[in-house]
Amino acid sequence: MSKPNLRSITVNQIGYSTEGAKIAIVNGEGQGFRVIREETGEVVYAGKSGAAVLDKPSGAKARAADFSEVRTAGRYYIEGDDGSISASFVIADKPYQELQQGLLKAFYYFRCGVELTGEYAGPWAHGACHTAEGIVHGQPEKRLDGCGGWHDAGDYGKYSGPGAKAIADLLLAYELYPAAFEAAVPLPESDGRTPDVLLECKVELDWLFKMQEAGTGGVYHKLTTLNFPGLDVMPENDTAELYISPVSAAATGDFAGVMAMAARVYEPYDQAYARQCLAAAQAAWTWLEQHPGVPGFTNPPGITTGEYGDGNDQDERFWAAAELYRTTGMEVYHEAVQALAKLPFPKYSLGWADMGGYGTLAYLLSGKSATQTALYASLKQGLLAEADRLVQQCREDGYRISLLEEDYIWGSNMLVMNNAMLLLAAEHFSGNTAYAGCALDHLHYLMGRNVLDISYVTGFGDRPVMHPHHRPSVGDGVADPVPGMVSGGPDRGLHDEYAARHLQGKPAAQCFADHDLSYSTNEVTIYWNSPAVFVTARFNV
Ligand code: G3I
Ligand code: 9MR
Ligand code: ZN
Repeated sequence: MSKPNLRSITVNQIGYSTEGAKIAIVNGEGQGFRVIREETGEVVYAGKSGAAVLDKPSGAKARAADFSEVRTAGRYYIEGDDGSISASFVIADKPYQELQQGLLKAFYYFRCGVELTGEYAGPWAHGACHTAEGIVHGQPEKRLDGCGGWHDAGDYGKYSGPGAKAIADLLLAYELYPAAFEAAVPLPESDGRTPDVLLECKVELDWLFKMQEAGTGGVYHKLTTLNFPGLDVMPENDTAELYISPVSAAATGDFAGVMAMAARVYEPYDQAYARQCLAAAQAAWTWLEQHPGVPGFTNPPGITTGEYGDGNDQDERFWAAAELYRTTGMEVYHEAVQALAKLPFPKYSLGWADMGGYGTLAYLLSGKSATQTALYASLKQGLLAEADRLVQQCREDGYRISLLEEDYIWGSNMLVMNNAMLLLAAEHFSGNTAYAGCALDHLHYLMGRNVLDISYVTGFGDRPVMHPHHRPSVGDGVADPVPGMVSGGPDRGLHDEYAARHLQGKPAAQCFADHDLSYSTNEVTIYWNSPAVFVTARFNV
């Protein structure tokens, strides 16, 4: 007999809601399982796992262990006949509240240019970093203030487009699920009036303003050192010269989109700020109109930090036009939306390079009466068709998520959360809550119901990621990583040396290493956290 896989019973390590479905996934032979109340040792439910799905992405024989009947709040684990013990989890009315707060708090930890004090950062406090001015690339005499914002990831670069995606997810979460943002995180700026999510996004928006080129409205692509610093360098010790890379159309489109969105969302709290956002968005739009066909960004000579190259800026322009239209109602933007919508870029993607989905959401959220009938109908129908395709893929997947084998790419966990977001958007526009159930399955995967039995969020769950490729977590001497960060997740491309050496031949969903050298599987970024905030917010209203 083969050795039992002692991590074969996997669960959402945070837990399940009292009334909802509760399914663990067992990898292996059919077997009996018992749900055990941790406090008392009492067996509260006994069952047998179901038929196997031979799951190509994970290589698992995946079987559902359904214990939805257990509805008493408490802490539990599951024991299998083969001796396997699941992670510990709770059953509670609102199990994901702390998780959402933690995912949002991570943005505070990503802050640049300010000291993170012990009061808010606990053991992860550190000094102010990257406060020097940046040299405008190609103009050695010209230096600009680029202080503030969020670090992008495990490195300390600050990239305009990815920053805009992160803010967009957070602001959309707030617009759709405001009740989920009533509790304070808290943050140093918490004032009991403005929702903390808006205060945190303001940190990045304030930095983005600095990335807009004076006079032209174009937006610099990024602000980074020439090369990545060493892995154990704390932010305040990363003192190499900072460089501002050239303006790009993708960054300018993203900027226009997110600023137009901010103009709308901040209006009730700070009208002067909202006006400033709108003016900046309109200036960026003017730049876009004056630069119709420009090549995509590539790293200038001498700069080797993240490129975030994007050969197609139609989707960013579409998003910009749609947000400007939704915020102002002005016909010029409506015409631009209609013209851009005819172009063949993806309309339902929410990635840092493919921002078309945000344009679609902005247009649909403008409402039926404010939009052109045929375009509204086709975007809505397309969104629902895309959601239906994802639902179908979940049905065929052993771990009940929508990723196909080829979707386990660098940052696959972004795709997991983006797809869940899309399903929730489909719920919003159709009223069909079945989409939300499917979205929740994606959260279960992220939080441990996956073939590796790992929670991909640092500091959350019984068996979380411990060694992310995140410079402060490597360099700070604290055993636990900075909490609340979403790891990139499995990447079958084995894009770093560590992964190439240790993960050869593994099934796609197992191409992950909880090792700080594996930047292609175990880095963290702001725009992998942000869709997870959106998804958890839906389940906290
Ligand atoms: O889209 C294609 C897909 O069609 C194809 O099947 C698949 C096969 O590998 O590749 C997909 O492209 C991948 C792309 O990410 C998708 O977004 C590329 O292979 C992959 O190399 C690329 O990785 C990006 C990585 O930088 C390298 O450029 C990640 O998305 C991106 O998140 C990451 O970003 C880095 C920054 O550069 C620097 N800061 C940290 C950050 C996170 O690691
Ligand atoms: O640490 C870098 C990480 O943030 C990036 O996502 C990644 C890809 O651009 O690159 C990492 O830096 C590595 C570099 O590319 C190659 N040498 C090792 C570096 C890791 O310390
Ligand atoms: Zn910094």
